[in-house]
Amino acid sequence: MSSNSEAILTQLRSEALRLRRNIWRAFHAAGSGHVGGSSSAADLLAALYFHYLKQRPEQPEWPDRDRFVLSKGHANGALAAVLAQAGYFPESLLDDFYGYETLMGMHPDIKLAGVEMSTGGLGHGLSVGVGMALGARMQKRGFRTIVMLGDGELQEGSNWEAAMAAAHLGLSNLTAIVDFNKVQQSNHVQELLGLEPLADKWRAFGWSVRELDGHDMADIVAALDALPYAPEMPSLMLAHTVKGKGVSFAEDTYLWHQNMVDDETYQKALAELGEPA
Ligand SMILES: Cc1ncc(C[n+]2csc(CCOP(=O)(O)OP(=O)(O)O)c2C)c(N)n1
Repeated sequence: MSSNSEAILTQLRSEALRLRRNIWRAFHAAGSGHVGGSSSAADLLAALYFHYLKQRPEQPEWPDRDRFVLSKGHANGALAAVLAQAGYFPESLLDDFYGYETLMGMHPDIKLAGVEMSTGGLGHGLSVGVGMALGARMQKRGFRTIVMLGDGELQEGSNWEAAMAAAHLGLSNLTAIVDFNKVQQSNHVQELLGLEPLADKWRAFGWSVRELDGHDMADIVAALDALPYAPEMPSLMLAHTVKGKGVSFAEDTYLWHQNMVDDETYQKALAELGEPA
């Protein structure tokens, strides 16, 4: 890897750390939030917004922008924070997260700059992503569509209808990312309703699949740069992650799927995360 690539990775890791700190900041301001699924997605989101997606924060409706849909909408703390870092609106708005005026609630609101779809009811983002990707093809536009899904979310059957449609249509301009943190709202996914063998299921549905470590920035960047993985097929990034990543007491437990964040907890979390370089 060249020194230039190493510098890019260092920058992306720094954005990811800033993002984790901003996620906790937003949920501390709100008093509570979906820490687990926001933190597991932080490295992926940093790589998307600071390396991969072609967007113009100063022109959110730019017709050729790449589309990103956070289908696991409860992780809105992470989406709002990364949009702020990317320049869609001031980071200081995170200090009024869940506030009436900010358009930043528990789930993404399409009225907020940078948000492509109001989500929150699980299982809808991939279907809309199929429509966006098909629309790009019909309009002969080159934008790409990325949809992020939770693993627990995959228990919604609508995802598999959308997966079939995307493969049938040969949508190579569509990528789904599964934030595969193995934990859902009230238990480990495999205990409640198992998904394995998950990669094989997506392959059987006609997707081209790559597995990666969703916290290894080099692995994430390589997986993004290699898209699409096959001609005339949608791509699936199966990103192995840890729920609550970055703060020991929040990691790998459904207790931190959603929880209260008081002053003391917030300070403990920031101390564990450390300061960006
Ligand atoms: C249709 C629907 N059913 C139930 C919920 C409540 N709910 C919110 S998050 C969640 C668990 C999601 O688990 P997962 O997709 O693994 O999310 P992550 O671990 O990435 O946070 C549930 C059941 C919902 N938002 N939508």
